[in-house]
Amino acid sequence: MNGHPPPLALDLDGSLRGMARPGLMRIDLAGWQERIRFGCMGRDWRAFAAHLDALMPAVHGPVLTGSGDFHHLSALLIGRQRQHAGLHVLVCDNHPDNMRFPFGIHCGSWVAHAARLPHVERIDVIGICSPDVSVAHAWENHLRPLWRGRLRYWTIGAGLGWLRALGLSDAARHFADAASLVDALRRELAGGQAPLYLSIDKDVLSESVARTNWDQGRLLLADLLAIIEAAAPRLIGSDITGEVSIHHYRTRWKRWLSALDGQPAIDPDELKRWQRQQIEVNQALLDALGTFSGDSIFQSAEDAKAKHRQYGCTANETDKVIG
Ligand SMILES: [Mn+2]
Repeated sequence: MNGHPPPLALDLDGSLRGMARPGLMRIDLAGWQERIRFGCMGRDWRAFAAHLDALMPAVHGPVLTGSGDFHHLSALLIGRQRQHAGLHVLVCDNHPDNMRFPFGIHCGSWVAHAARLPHVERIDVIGICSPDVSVAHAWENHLRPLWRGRLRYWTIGAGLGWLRALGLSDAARHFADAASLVDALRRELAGGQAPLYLSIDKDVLSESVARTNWDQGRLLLADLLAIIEAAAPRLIGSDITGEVSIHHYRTRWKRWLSALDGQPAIDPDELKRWQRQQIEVNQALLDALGTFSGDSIFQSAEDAKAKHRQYGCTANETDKVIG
């Protein structure tokens, strides 16, 4: 592991079970999938947060969270970085993940929650191509973090005239293609000082790189690797989401919620192939992320496992270490 903390898989949906990597730690959270997937009420969220807090190792590398239906876990992971005041969060995502959700928190609203954390100074969402930021959906976006200068959208292809009309021109940067976006981001990161947290939703990638069951963006793997390289000197933590998995909700309210979102069904024959492709992308991202130094470094994978036990994992949960 070259002295870098090993990655940690939060396994809610089984999508990462085919992934092997030396030192990879895994916490089995399958029992929470029904309650947490896609979105949940505040009560379930708080219970899950407390459960996860007790199991998380104090030190770990990049966190893999499974399907993009769990991107709201990033709000918890960023919440755990309290010691980094003035934290700047980079989210690579095809969607703003800053939409209104009246019931609690969900994978499309978590950015608004993260923007309220006192130690988070700014969030930049990079690579948005989704119509979520079009004028038809403008009213669904949380405007407060945009107003407060806490949140900025970096879009490709879509003009955001409605933001200008609201006097929010500074809240978005618009680019004709992925290459010019990445160039601008690299220049901006080179001039910054703040600690950085990077959250990657692989739906930001073109379908030619890896398939998700969402609408996807236009970045190539090389673009993400260039962003990681530019962020690396200041990176204090990261997570990766956007795997594909199938879950049939047991409760009517979750079936109703996910139907509202209109996600297309995944062909079970394609699922395995898509998951393998996703895991290859994960390996490339982890290789790149592995070159950054977190603020606490393990000497070895064995050391990591010992720490993992020490920080409250049950034997059952620690023993499920892949790789
Ligand atoms: Mn997302």
